[in-house]
Amino acid sequence: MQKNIKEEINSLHQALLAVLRSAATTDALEKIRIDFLGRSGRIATLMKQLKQMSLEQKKELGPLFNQLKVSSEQAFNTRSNAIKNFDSTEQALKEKFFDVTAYKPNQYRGSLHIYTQLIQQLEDIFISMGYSVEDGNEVETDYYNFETLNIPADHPARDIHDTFWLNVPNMLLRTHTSTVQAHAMEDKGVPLAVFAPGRCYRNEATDATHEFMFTQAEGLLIDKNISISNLLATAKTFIQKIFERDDIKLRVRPGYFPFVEPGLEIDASCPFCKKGCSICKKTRWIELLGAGLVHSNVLQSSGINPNIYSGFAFGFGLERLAMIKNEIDDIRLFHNGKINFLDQF
Ligand code: FA5
Repeated sequence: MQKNIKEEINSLHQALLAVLRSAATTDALEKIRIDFLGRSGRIATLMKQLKQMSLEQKKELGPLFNQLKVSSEQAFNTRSNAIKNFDSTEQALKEKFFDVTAYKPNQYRGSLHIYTQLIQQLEDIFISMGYSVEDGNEVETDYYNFETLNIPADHPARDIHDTFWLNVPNMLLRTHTSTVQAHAMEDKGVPLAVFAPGRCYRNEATDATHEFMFTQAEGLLIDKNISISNLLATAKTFIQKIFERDDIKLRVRPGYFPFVEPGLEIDASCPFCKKGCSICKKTRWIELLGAGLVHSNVLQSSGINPNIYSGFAFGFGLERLAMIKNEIDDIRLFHNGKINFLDQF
């Protein structure tokens, strides 16, 4: 029996040395530690036999068990140190020779956000029609957001624009891009044609079609003898270009915006169907623009004589346009940064 146990001690030690030699990672080492040196490991299990032995056997085999334990731990520690040293040297070498210019295939490639693409497309269309592109401030004054747009302090239209007011008196986050109108008239004078896409904010609960931060685009043209037919021709041209179709028709309904008179809502015939579909909600028309002829009060407020000049303005939500164009059913997808959504555009 003693001979057998001596052989077992020896072969267990040899087995441990063999697995230690082939272990290359700290994970593999941890497995070996549990398997051989752990509380219920192979060495502990073998040593349990000592308890049932006679005093004489214990005297002879005890030191051998002890030696097995000590030398196994030593072998384990030596291998563990070697692996740790190798890991840190390899890491140091990697860092030293890290090549920032190396080509790594199959990487995700960045692309422009869907509405950056749409803004660029719109800007190209309006520049080609002779418009200049303006930016506008996102932090605005009550004056440019409301007052000069014929929306005085007690006007009920203010209620529609759930406004984020700042702690500074009369300052707010603009609720629409129509703020650009008076700035453009004051800075550029007339005649003028500006296109102004940009961020707007409304203190609204979000749902599939409403965000508290969204993007609008504003068009404003002022010259002599401008009429609704100029507005409709412009709207038709850019809508057809955006949808890449030349058979889109427009439908005009009365609309109310205090800064235009008459005010209009312009719908486009659905670019996706002839008989009604889910995008046009079976109506064959999609709502696209708020628009109208610039109110004489607005012109006067910026020092322009309404007896000589007239103009049109229109505004629309960019996300809504992108949603119609790309069949996106939830506006909240635009800002949540999910790569599987962004990747499609
Ligand atoms: C306006 O903001 C007017 N300034 C538009 C205008 C300009 C009319 C020039 C006449 C002349 P309205 O509040 O309807 O209008 O907003 C225009 C568009 O902005 C909406 O049709 C919608 O597409 C978008 N919009 C408004 N609120 C939100 C919101 N909370 N989330 C996403 N889009 C919105």
